[in-house]
Amino acid sequence: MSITELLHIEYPILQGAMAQIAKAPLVAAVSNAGGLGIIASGGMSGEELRAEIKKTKTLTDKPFGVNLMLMMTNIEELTAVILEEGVKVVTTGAGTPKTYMPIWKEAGITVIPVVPSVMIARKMEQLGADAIVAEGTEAGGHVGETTTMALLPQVVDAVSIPVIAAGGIGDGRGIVAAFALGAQGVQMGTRFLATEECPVHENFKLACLNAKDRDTVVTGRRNGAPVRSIKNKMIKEYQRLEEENVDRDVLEELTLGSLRKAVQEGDTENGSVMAGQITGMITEIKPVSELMQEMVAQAKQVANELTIK
Ligand code: TUI
Repeated sequence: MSITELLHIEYPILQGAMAQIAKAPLVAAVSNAGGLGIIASGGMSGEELRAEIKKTKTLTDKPFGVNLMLMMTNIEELTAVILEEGVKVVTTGAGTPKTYMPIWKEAGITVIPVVPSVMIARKMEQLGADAIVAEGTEAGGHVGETTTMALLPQVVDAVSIPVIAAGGIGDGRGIVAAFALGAQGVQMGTRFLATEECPVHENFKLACLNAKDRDTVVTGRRNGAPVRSIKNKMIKEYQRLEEENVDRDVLEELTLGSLRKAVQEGDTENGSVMAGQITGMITEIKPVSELMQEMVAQAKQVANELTIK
């Protein structure tokens, strides 16, 4: 079954779940444009998630999903809300959904874990995942080590469920490249961040517009939670402290509430501006529907014109 059939959507394009950002306005806009919008539940309480699901339902009658960041401590509560609200698609990140898989499958939910390696992809297939997102280190936020270019074909060869590519995809050319490597769909976060409908502080969008190809960096590899974000004052301080081998608590204190600072207050110097490497190719903030139409048209054209001489 194709990704579009599995998810009942028009185009095989998923919107990556960005904590505190991927809320009803963006999610509904992506679903209305023919892709799959996904609510990021990371950082939400159960009741906040319920409100966001209800709001999304008022803005679209198309399918949408919810992402669960498995490092969250209130997963039980969030899972209950997903079941009560009849959510049809769940993506997971930053851990294993093993405990919840039987309940979700029982409820007929389509489960799509996001994975950074072949080993974890295999594990998710064995647990009963319907598809997987293979996410390369080009992505924003919490990332693995391997690039999309190298990871994708290896994951495609290792599993028999459909594979969706993520990390480093920012336009129609990236979509064709992912399909050439065996993906059946793509997930894009950063590109959807710089859209009119995206409910993130304007300064965050401007930081993405201004960033060049080498302006993102991964920090936190040493303490086991590597995160890619746009270099700024806070990140430089973090790198300095990391080099000094300071205690974990010191680093945690620096990053405490940093995502909120950037996303809600627009403090892009002291906040955490999580974004992927494709941020360097974003030159314009546009409506989601226009972006979607352009990307699909470009992908079709690029695919048609491919010749290897
Ligand atoms: O989850 C993400 N990206 C994220 S989550 C996030 S929120 C956050 N905020 C502050 C600090 C850290 C995170 C921001 N970005 N992507 C999906 C992803 N999942 N990448 C890597 C993984 C992953 C890692 C280990 C998935 C599974 C896994 O292990 C599973 C196992 O079985 O051991």
